[in-house]
Amino acid sequence: MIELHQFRPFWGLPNASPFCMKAETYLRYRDIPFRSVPSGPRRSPSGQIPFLVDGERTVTDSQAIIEHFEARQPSHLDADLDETQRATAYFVRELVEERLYWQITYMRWGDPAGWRVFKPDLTPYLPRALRGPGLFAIRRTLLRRMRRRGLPPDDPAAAYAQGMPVLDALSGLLADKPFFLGETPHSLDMSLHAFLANILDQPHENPLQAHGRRLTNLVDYTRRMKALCYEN
Ligand SMILES: N[C@@H](CCC(=O)N[C@@H](CS)C(=O)NCC(=O)O)C(=O)O
Repeated sequence: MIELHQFRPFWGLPNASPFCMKAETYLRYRDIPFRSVPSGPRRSPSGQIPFLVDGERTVTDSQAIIEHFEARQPSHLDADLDETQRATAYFVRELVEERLYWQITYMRWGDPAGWRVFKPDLTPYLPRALRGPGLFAIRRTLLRRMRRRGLPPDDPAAAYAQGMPVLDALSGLLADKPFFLGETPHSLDMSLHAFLANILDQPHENPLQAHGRRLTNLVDYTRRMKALCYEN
């Protein structure tokens, strides 16, 4: 049985890590049977999760996991894309996975209002060794990395101002199509669904989520992808 090593579900989300959720969304979309194994970055060969074990092979990185299976499919998910669409998909994925990853991290660890609700919910979910001083050390490292990216805890308005144009651009790209590159999902949708759901469907409000929820085509899109991948 294929094993997907990832965090356990959290806050009603399939995964609070958008990269783990991307891999799971893909496996579910392709109907590939798998077993979810609770894990953390320290247990991964790359130091990051998700990672996947398929027999003798261990695959790290969510995109590599998708490509590992797509290489065996009779038709690649992106087979119908032309060169311009492939280039667009590449740049959109790179930008979203960089920019929105840090927005999601900020919503929980950086924004003082987000940290107030995240910390008490996260603590019981962590192994004992990571509670207290361990958690403090993780947050200190993340805060340093966020400050370097212009995401300071004392200025949530400036921090979220970096994420809102990304959501606006995604809404413009999606327009009135059912999926980002047309009538059917492509590998890009596995990523975008995971990142958007982690912003729009997390249970605590913040200005980025409020902004995203006003972009109704994105809200409908996350519902559509959820129904397709998680509700059948
Ligand atoms: N490029 C990787 C990124 C994975 C990633 O950043 N995972 C995070 C969890 S959301 C992680 O393990 N972070 C721990 C660290 O970087 O130390 C992928 O697509 O799988």
